[in-house]
Amino acid sequence: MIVLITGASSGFGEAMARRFVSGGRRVIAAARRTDRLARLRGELGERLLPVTMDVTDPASIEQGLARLPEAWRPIDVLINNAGLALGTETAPRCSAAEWMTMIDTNVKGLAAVTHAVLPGMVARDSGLIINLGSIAGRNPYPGGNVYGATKAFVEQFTRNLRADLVGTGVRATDLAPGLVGGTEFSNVRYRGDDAAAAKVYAGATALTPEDIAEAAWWVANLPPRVNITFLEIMPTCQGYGPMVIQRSASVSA
Ligand code: NDP
Ligand code: 8X3
Repeated sequence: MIVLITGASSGFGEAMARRFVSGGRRVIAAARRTDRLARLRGELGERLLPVTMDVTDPASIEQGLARLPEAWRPIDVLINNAGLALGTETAPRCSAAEWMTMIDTNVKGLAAVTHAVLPGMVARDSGLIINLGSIAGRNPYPGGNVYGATKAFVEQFTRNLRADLVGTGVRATDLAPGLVGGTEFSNVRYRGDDAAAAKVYAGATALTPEDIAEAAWWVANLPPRVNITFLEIMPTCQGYGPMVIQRSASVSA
């Protein structure tokens, strides 16, 4: 089994690379930070193939895939994991550039890599695409604006892939985690502010990247007749909040 993981230089992607290689699979590890991929190759050996790829750059995707050695071309599992959130400001205070970066990465990047890999899967009548969604795709929260919307795209895109791929052996899954620590996600979201990033997990027993990797491993190793369409995973300490109603000051509580 050959597995292409985008965003394999950190967090979930790195943990998934470890999980799939330790399970005997071959992993194409794609990301922008080549030094980190080289380190992972040093750790995991020749079953891991590092590929420099910026999913926001169509030429980079094309080159990364075109340069794959012949034996690594029939990709069985694509894990569209590369993604990011930038900022927690409410919409009127957000940076337009950061909004566009999230859309370019989480929406356009995910769609572009899928578009490049899917025809081979369909031709082989076999394959699996695991897209990293989020609970933010279904559950609005202040400051989630464009990030949550990109993950809503991921969910509906995955469902629409299912609609288009019925009759082929190609499967599609939206893996939608809640609070997961031990990755760079919050540090990126808070633009390098370590203290603000740490607060997100303070006093909480968050999920780990290994939990998410285990879920991906499970999805990828089910019998070919089984398609997990949507898999939401939250830590036990996390739940849903109520709707809010802004009442006028004249109404007493
Ligand atoms: P990390 O920040 O640890 O990892 C993100 C990965 O994406 C990095 O390897 C980074 O690599 C890669 N990446 C970012 N931009 C690009 C790009 N333009 N091209 C290629 N690779 C890119 O975050 P997580 O592991 O936590 O997150 C992984 C995914 O899971 C994301 O899609 C995120 O939205 C989602 N998620 C995370 C949750 C969490 O709580 N952590 C919860 C729910 C979903 P590099 O910089 O080297 O390119
Ligand atoms: C990350 C989870 O709740 O921070 O996708 O948006 S959340």
